[in-house]
Amino acid sequence: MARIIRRIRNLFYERTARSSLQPKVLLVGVVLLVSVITLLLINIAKNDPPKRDISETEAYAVSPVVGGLDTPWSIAFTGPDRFLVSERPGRIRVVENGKLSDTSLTSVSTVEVNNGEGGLMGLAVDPDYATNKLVYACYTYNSGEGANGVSARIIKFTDNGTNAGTQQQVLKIPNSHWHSGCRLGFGPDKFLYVTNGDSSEPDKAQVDSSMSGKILRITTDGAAAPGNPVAGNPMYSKGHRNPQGIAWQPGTNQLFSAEHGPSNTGSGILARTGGDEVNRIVPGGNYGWPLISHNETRAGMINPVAMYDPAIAPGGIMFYNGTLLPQFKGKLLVAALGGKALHMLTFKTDDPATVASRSTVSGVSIGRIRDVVQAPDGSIYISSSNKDGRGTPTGNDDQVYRLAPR
Ligand SMILES: [Ca+2]
Repeated sequence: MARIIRRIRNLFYERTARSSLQPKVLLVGVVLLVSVITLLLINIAKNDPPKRDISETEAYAVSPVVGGLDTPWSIAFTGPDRFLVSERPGRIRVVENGKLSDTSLTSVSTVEVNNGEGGLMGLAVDPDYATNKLVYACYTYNSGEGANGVSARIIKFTDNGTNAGTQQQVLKIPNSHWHSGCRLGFGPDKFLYVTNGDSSEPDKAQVDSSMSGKILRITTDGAAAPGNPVAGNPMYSKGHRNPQGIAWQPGTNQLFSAEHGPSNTGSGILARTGGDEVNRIVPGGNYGWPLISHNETRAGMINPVAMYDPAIAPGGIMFYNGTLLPQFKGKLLVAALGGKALHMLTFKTDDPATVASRSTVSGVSIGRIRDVVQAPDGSIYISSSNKDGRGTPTGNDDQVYRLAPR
């Protein structure tokens, strides 16, 4: 290209030098030069990659935000640059402008952690947090009550910035050392949704009067939310083994959940492994446990939209609804503990109830992943869970990471 320009330039100078400025030749030369420069610019534009091609894996990076945590379970943003993170041993920590505060916002002391899967788990920020500063948490503790002597308690308190107001009980649920659910989330209807596992009593997942094996829908005072499938009953859906992820699909406002499948803890259906589920939750829906598992069918019971076998051990889930990472728009991200990966479901554009494809988000290698949330700026935050007794912690574990464009 440079050679052509040089030729034209030389031609032009030769001509103008030789003759006493012939207007026709001059005009042809200028037209040619302009054409060549235009072609050159078009060519450069074609070959030059876009400034931020974030459809490419290489265009986003996963970077640690804070470390030195013990089994962070739930991440909840309270503002653009501040989030709370629950540590399973019982502390709620504050991270502001990327810095972890030494002092906990608050803690729960009666938490059960040593003998199972329990402890401080779910966190949720009130939809009206801006004005009421209310935060909700869910944890299990040794209550000495019920079949297992363990209860789950949902509390609420005001977030005063560096400390919390008095903890008030919202709801107490008979529970267990295992399969405690305890994920909290506010729906688009502003009611509080609570996942509760079968609490080691699988049959109760089919009993409407028991809170075990259910997704509950309650008011912030712990009452059954108005409009529930059975009036006065907190039950929203039933037949769950241990759901620990809930999220609402943008556009449809449809609730989805993820739950752990059986892991060889007994005979019959309990002896099976795999069969982790992502479910589309409809009010009053029966999701089968412990009568069916995996992709088995039964009249009146709803099959998962995605089933994982072998198991991935799903933790938190989220639908991406930001603009910062458009390649994730509308997709469901699933934090996986056993799978040590961030799984992804893409739904059909003409049928958002149906999964079109599944994959994993490449470049995410942090060990066991417990939670995944969208930050106010559209980046994605994930937490490792390598200190939960089932992982292999490295130097600064556990950590919260941020997935954002490079
Ligand atoms: Ca099921």
